[in-house]
Amino acid sequence: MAQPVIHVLNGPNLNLLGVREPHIYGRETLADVQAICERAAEGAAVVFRQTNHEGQLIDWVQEARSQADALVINPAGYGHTSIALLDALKSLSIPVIECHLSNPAAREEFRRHTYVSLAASGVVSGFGPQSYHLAVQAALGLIRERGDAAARSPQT
Ligand code: CA2
Repeated sequence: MAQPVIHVLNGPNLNLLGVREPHIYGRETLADVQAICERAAEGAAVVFRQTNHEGQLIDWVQEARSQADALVINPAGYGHTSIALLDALKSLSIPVIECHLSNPAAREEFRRHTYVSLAASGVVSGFGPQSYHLAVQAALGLIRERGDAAARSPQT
């Protein structure tokens, strides 16, 4: 199999990581998180992006349809609110891993539901920046499983 490509998308306010609210989100910056993803990818290509804009996030999800083998997404606040983001994610046929720094299930009531989970193969949350390490490793595992399955039953 050619080197896999993993897209890692980050939603609103995650550009403030390491700058504000370190008691909740830690001291690592988004650049540190990117480095964690690149190390976790074991040589797979990582496309790492952040935006504060819902439409941009949706455009990037749509781009992943043809450009990525798996998608890791921390939708941040949009996970709790955006049906449009869910609709975009549902159009993907690649594995989607939802990722959170904190554990939203242990926080305010309004964080306990995310629309994104409805389209995700799995969710990693609560491990700080290590959530991204685990999410990228899960993405690699799912890509490999699919590759193995395709090799067992090749299309003619
Ligand atoms: O725990 C996560 O990763 C979240 O996705 C972070 C979102 C929050 O709305 C989700 O419920 C859980 C918030 C991202 C805001 O990031 C900041 C980072 C530093 C300072 C301020 C905000």
